[in-house]
Amino acid sequence: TGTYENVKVEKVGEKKNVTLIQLNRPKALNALCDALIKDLNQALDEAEADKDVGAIVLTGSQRAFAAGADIKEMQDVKSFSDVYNTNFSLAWNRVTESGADIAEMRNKDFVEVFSKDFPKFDGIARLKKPILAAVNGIALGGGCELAMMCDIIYAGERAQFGQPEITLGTIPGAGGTQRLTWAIGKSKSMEMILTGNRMTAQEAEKAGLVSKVFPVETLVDETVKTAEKIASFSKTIVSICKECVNASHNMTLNEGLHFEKRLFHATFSTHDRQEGMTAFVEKRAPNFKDC
Ligand code: CO8
Repeated sequence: TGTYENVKVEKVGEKKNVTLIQLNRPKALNALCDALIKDLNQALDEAEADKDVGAIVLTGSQRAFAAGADIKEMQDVKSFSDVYNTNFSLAWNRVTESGADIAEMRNKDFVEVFSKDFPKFDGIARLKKPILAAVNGIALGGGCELAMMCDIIYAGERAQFGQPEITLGTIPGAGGTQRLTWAIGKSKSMEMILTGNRMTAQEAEKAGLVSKVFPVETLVDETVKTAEKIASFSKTIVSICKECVNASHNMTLNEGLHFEKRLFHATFSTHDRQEGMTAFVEKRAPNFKDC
């Protein structure tokens, strides 16, 4: 595995089939600066490309999963408020043509993130391999959004989740208004986003944002255990399964049921479906080949 300045990458689990990615920028509580996001994207690409890896675990430190986008990088970016207060789309076109405000933003590293790496950052949800977040400490702003891009969130018992952007005069910009609402419903989501108040791990579990809470010290191991279990199944079928669940956000129920049925049918053309059912009937462990 590659070495990165802002993330630590390790292959873990009995069969070394889980990639553990640890955000590692302790001096800024893992604030998601441009360099960190680049490192994270590369580490994710590496894990996605590794044929031995069946699942990914993303974690931070015991103090912080991530304290959000890097406020110091964003601080001096010229605001879009002029644009927003006039007719948005007209003004947007004008600004784009003249290159005024945008030019300034483009010169900032963090805009690189938006224009180039950001789609990939957001694209964590589009990774084929399942990714589990192990959240200890704070997950604020972009940090909470990053956790929510993952497929499963486990939390340490002192974890805190929040979208404090309102206190900075901005709004969540990496999916918070959408994914939090999907996860915990409108009233709780509005309350968090409009007040900036944080949710504890226990509240987050009750609300459905996280699926399990563990002691701080065992969180990462427990998350890796679940990742190992997932990695023991057919990678092909796991990725189809993940795609189906994620599709539910973008489809009506009827479309989603249709999509699921077609992919269910598709699994019948795989070796692994035949093997899984044969192994059951023969009362033995299946030998999946990821095809
Ligand atoms: N950005 C930059 N630096 C940060 C950030 C951050 N988000 N959070 C903490 N730091 C730095 C602090 O500035 C401090 O650095 P220094 O020692 O140089 O002063 C260091 O980390 C330690 O932090 P504190 O001294 O503040 O530690 P405390 O324990 O007193 O407080 C808190 C911890 C409560 C987490 C506090 O640091 C805090 O409130 N941080 C900001 C949290 C926040 O508002 N996050 C939301 C950011 S906005 C956002 O995420 C928009 C997302 C849009 C998508 C963009 C995707 C890239």
